[in-house]
Amino acid sequence: MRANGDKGISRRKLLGGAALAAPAVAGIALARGGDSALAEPAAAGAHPGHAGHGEFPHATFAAGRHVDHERNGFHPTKLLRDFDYGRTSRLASGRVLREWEIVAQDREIEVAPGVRYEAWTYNGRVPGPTLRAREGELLRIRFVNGSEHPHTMHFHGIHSALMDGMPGIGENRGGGQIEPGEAFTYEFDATPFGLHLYHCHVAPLAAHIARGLYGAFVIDPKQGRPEADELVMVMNGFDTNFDRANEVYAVNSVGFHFVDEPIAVPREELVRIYLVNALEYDPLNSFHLHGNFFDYFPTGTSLQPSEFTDTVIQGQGQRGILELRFPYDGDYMFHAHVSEFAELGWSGFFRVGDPGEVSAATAASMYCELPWGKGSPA
Ligand SMILES: [Cu+2]
Repeated sequence: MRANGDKGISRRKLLGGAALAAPAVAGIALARGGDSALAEPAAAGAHPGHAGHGEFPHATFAAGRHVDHERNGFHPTKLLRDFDYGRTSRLASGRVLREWEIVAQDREIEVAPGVRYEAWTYNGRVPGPTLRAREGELLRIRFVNGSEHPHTMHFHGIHSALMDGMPGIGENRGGGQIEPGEAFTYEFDATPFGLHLYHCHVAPLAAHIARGLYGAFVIDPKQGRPEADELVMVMNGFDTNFDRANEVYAVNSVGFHFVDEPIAVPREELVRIYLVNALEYDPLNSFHLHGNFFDYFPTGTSLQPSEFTDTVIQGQGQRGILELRFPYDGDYMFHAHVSEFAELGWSGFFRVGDPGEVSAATAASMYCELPWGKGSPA
């Protein structure tokens, strides 16, 4: 999906080992794929521990090595079902007031085994917390900038200009750009219902977002949605050498995490996925599911699906809700149908089994029979 072919080539060379001096990418090794650029020097002996992956027909990160989630301070699997409802109280009118405190923090995170990235975060995690409210409530978000850089919180939704998190707007009232050490409280109505996002809006915008300052923002309809196993999947990427092209692609920040640790979902029960595209530097991203179809609700703003499909395309900042049931047990792959992204981390599996019993831990036995073993995408 690259407009500039040269950039893509330079990235492949980099991954192939041409620029391994850059410490940020030193942990990546690609196995040999059909693409000759990918096949190029398989790390050229710089990573003896990664040699021998050439027999696998697909690119992957080094097998057997894992990201230190504890050090990251967040776990991609836990982020799936981690909704932050804030704290609520009643206004004199009886209306619900929902409040959060969000702190911007600079933090190094590991986005693939051995690949560290100097992220900027909301509350220490990438993506930031999934803020969840109900249509019609009054929302108040106290934003504290504990980073060394100026930031804001720009929410998608319907609100006044002062609450828009835009540098230059409302500066004389404490809003606009929030400098290090400053704080500001955003306040607006929860409307419209749907799946939205929030992100920093300080220039250079792509850089501030790409560093990790984004999160999902769910506004439930007043009447709610049918009960389901709900998952938040934020598609993102990391430009580890700051050349305005991503080296690692992921869902919830860690490349190939859900290959390593499939998402356990109950057979036949309703699964609802809140899918957000927070990717920078690539104009389009996509989500494709194997062995199944889903109802798609663009932006989640209608209760009627617009499409029954197995693939959706999202531009930057686009998002939508997927609803589906898995009729059969087993492992079902999901990945970007932009194959390049899939091979750079944006791949995973759903593991379907008995409700209440299926878990990623039980499935190794199902999956290790695959010829390439655990840790590689199909
Ligand atoms: Cu920022």
